[in-house]
Amino acid sequence: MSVVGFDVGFLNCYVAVARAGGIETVANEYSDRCTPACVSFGPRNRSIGAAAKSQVVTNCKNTVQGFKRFHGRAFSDPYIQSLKSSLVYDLAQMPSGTTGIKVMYMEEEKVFSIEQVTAMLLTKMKETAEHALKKPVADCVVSVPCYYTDAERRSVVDAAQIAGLNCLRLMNETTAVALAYGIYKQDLPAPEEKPRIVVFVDIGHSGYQTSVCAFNKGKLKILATACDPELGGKDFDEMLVRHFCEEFGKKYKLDVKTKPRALVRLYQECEKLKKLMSANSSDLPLNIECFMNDIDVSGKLNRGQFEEMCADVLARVEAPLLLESLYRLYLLGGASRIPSVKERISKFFGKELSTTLNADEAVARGCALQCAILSPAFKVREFSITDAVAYPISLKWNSAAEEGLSDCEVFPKNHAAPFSKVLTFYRREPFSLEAYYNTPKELPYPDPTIGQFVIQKVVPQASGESSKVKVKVRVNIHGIFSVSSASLVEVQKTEEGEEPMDTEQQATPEKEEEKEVVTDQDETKAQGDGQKETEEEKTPPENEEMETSPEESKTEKKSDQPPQAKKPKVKTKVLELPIENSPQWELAVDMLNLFVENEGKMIMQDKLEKERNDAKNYVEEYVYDMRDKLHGRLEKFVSEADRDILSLQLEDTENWLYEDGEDQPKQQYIDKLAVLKKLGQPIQERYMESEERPRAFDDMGKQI
Ligand code: ATP
Ligand code: K
Ligand code: MG
Repeated sequence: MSVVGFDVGFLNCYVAVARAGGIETVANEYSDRCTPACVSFGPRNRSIGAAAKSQVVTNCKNTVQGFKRFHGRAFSDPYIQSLKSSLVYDLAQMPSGTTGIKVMYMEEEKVFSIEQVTAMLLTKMKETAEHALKKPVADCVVSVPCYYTDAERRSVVDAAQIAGLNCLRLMNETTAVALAYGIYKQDLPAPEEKPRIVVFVDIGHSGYQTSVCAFNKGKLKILATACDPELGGKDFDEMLVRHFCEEFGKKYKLDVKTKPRALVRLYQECEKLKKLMSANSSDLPLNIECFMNDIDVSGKLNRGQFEEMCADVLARVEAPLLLESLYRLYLLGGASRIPSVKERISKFFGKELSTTLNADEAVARGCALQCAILSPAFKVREFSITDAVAYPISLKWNSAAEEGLSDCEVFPKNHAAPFSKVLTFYRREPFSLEAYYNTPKELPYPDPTIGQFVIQKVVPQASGESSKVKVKVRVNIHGIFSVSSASLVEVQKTEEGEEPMDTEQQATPEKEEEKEVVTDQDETKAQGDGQKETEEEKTPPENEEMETSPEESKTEKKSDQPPQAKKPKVKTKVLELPIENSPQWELAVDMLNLFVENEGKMIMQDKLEKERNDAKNYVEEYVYDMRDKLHGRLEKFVSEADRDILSLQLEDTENWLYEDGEDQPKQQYIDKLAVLKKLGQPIQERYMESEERPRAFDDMGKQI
């Protein structure tokens, strides 16, 4: 069982693992703990992470970055449409209507869904974890911004599955940080004391999230979150790019936007300049050689000018902050290093910034900690995590009495999660519920639909009256809404053969759909995933006639046996009902399976290509190595004639490598190497023998 946490950033990704020594952020094959969120497609393979980033300029049309914001979005989403013009790679519509990415791969035009692209990135991160742990990785926890909606979350869960990962939890980024902060704190207030309030503010490359967290010994609770999903480091880069495009347009008569490669380079240089300006307030240069049309460009800028041109962006920094009297304030995410961003936040709270957390790695570490908590194979201090619902969730349905639509807010904003609630309806036939976000303005996209849920196989009671249907809705451990179960309470004939009587029904003759509200917070049910999930039953005030007590409904839920009804002569039986779930933008199962299969094929293709390249490199290395040695330490061990033969072979091979041998199947290189070694090996053996001989004498000498 693996214990791994993945921070999938818009720009920067981190992998943390749990080992005997504790939680550790691990480095990739370039000895870097940060892996760029970048995938590059080539004629023979994919490159992912740092290898892909190095192709951003050379293979710009087929190198994909900044894809985190495509999850769970329709291709027709105005936001996606508006992005199209600023991207150097192409987007396309998936058959389901979601967003895909169009690239040349294996010399063919291909469209990959966003889930596939994120899966590719996760494949790379999985390999990094496997390399560190020296065993296969499956179980993991993956981070998402706390402002992600249902559709975005489901899309990431699918991506993890495509990468062969078993995502135990999608964890909100700031919640992961809160866990990384809280779990080691020895001095948290006791459970009954006033909690310690800590605010975490994360400004990354794409988004901005704030979360207020209450800590007590052994637990954390997110009290509130506030976000601007559209504010991050990229907006500052954008301002700089705009500035220099204008300047170079005037100064050099260059239209940068017409040349993707130049634009990509300008973005890179502007990001560097932005970072330099955080540490330096004097004039700083920006130089790019051979920028466009063989022209070298240069410009300069200082922090004051930068702040001036970013005034509109900076003005948005205060909005997502939540006024709280707090104990500590932590800033996370790279863009929080911009001095004026820091100042504004610190001033807002009237609080110095705390810096004890590793701002870049805390998300991944928190995810790994959560994974360790969920893993039965790992012993971790008990720590309970209660997250908060980011957007209020409502249900609407057609009223049974044909009074039109009814609706009800089931999870208000900042409601605790994970959480289940039971709603009661009186129906004669199957019915459908639509879940939606009821504050569309707060949403990152235009359609507030979460999904449709049809409660099937609902039948009237034997008496012809409506049946009582209990529907359990939940926000699960990933922060995803679902209708998790439904059951029908069947009233059966009594032993005496009397018709059953149900006062509840008589009191409320099928006119209303009822939601039971009775807090029974003590019913804390351990879920299969090891997390505690609170359940709550709802009864709206309009249904005061209902006699159902929370205790009774609990019995009904838990038992397959007919529970004791209130009237001794009536028996009830609970039947589970099937539910047809159609969450918005759900990836169809057959598509998901196809993507899993294709990811496997692409991994194999990358592996084969790597082996082929390695085989080629071995030939090349051998050629250079032998050529040196033939005139060096091997010289005494080869006849002149043999040396000439081998030298000629080496030279031929070198030429071949640059011509016909440039691009051959792996076996060709293996064969070539074998031919060379057949000539070279005897020489090397003679050399080795002569090296061993004096030593053998030495050893003997010592023995005597
Ligand atoms: P997100 O959280 O939006 O998914 P991310 O996690 O990939 O994105 P981070 O790694 O937190 O983002 O931050 C990257 C951003 O921070 C980039 O815009 C980068 O230019 C910026 N950044 C990093 N260091 C500095 C610095 N010293 N000064 C200014 N900006 C910086
Ligand atoms: K990150
Ligand atoms: Mg981040």
